[in-house]
Amino acid sequence: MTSTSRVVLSVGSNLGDSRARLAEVVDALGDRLVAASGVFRTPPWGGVEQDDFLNQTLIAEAALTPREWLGFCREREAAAERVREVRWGPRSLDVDVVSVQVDGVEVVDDDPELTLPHPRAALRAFVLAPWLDVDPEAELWTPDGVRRVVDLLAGLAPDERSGVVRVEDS
Ligand code: PH2
Ligand code: MG
Ligand code: MG
Repeated sequence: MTSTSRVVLSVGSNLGDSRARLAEVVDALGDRLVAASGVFRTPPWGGVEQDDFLNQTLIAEAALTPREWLGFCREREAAAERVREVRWGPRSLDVDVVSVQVDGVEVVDDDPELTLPHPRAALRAFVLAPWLDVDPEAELWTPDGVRRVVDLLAGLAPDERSGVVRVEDS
């Protein structure tokens, strides 16, 4: 029997036509898309001076392994002509796998190429706020236990959260 996996994807862009880049990911998911958050404008995270990002969180389902979801992400990045650049710097499109559940069971993996769940998701308002928008009940596995996304977001410093603004409904 083929396993169904449910993935949470964080999509971001701050180079070129970012709004169109995000829409292309939604289109590429097709009927695998379960739900899309609104689009958020978010200040750059990570210390590199650059333009604000647009970020969106998507939930999708398909008979894909976590590796295959990573392949999907890389394909979309390549289609957006992304070049590998400065870490945490500007990019035309970044599609990150935040978490995967296979047949309802959370995948926890310390593979350096695809660490699951995403090890920095809990620190990033630009991931958590759109995720909460698309799934108010969302939970994230962390090494300290399973945490509600609403609580993780509330626990971030106010200045991490304040710049993250929804600019478009889903
Ligand atoms: N992505 C990064 C680095 N910093 N900041 C925001 N606001 N949004 C992002 O998507 C983002 C970032 C590298 O993946
Ligand atoms: Mg990223
Ligand atoms: Mg990435």
